[in-house]
Amino acid sequence: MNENFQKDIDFGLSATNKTLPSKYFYDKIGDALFVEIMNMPEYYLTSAEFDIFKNQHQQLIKALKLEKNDFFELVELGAGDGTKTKQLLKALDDQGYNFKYAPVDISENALEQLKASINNELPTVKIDPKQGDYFNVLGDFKTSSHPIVVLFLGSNIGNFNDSKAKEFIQKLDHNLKTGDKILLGVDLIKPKSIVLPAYDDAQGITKRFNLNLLTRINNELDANFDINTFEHKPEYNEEEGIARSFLVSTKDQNIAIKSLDKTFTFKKGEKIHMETSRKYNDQILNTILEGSFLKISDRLTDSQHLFADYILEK
Ligand code: AVI
Repeated sequence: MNENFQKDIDFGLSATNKTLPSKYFYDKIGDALFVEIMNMPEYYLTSAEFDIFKNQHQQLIKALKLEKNDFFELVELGAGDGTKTKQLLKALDDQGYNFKYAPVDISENALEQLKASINNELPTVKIDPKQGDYFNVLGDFKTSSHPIVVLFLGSNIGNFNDSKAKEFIQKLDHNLKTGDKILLGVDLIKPKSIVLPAYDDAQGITKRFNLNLLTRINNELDANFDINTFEHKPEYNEEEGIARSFLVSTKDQNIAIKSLDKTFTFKKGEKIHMETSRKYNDQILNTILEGSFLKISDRLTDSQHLFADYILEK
């Protein structure tokens, strides 16, 4: 059993305002549910960023100031199935750019699948997958003599609170050299009428995605959550630009977690904070970049201005 998982769950449920880390959503079932989320009509983020990669890859290449003859490396943090990135890889390959694609992921299995699909669809693209923790892997690039472009797409940075996002940017900054770039995909601040349904879909997939973490705690830590006694309640604060998901206990109840040898008390209406999904604009991103050597050098948005891919330059 994962010791960190046990510790993090204990810490989160012992807090006055109960919280669980959303990074634990992604077990096998969570991964499959997230694929379903990305295909939901309400979840505009994936199609909006795909629109940028499909229709503006030439602008992306220009904004990244890539030189045809100078070898560079595209390092993608948490590559997923690479659907968006393949659009860029194909354009670079077709135009004869000299580069290597290095997807980084904690899951060996995800990397193997990605490698097989790139080899199949884009056989002339050089791919060098790296399994491991983002920053352990990035440390290897610090001493490289060629330029690096780091891709961090899908608004994944939005799942960090602002201080964690700052910490993440500082670490990235430390691992890059002058002239290296980051292609950062973020969801933009927009009205509640668009954001909230993305986290509260009609089919209840996002609800299952959240409840799956309680099931995971039941299975892995020998707990007795009754998932039928928790409601899924996302909120969106339009001024802050932050969506937050909660599970709310529908009754007074005690939950025993045997592997912790503890019982946690829930009052009727008590919430567990499950996830933060921060939305961005230039000003917020600049606050996150403060104290680093990274600067916004360009920004591309989809045709409906829902999502942005920022180019940050060191
Ligand atoms: C992965 N991440 C950017 C998603 C988001 O939009 O915050 C995770 C997600 N949670 C619910 N729906 C999607």
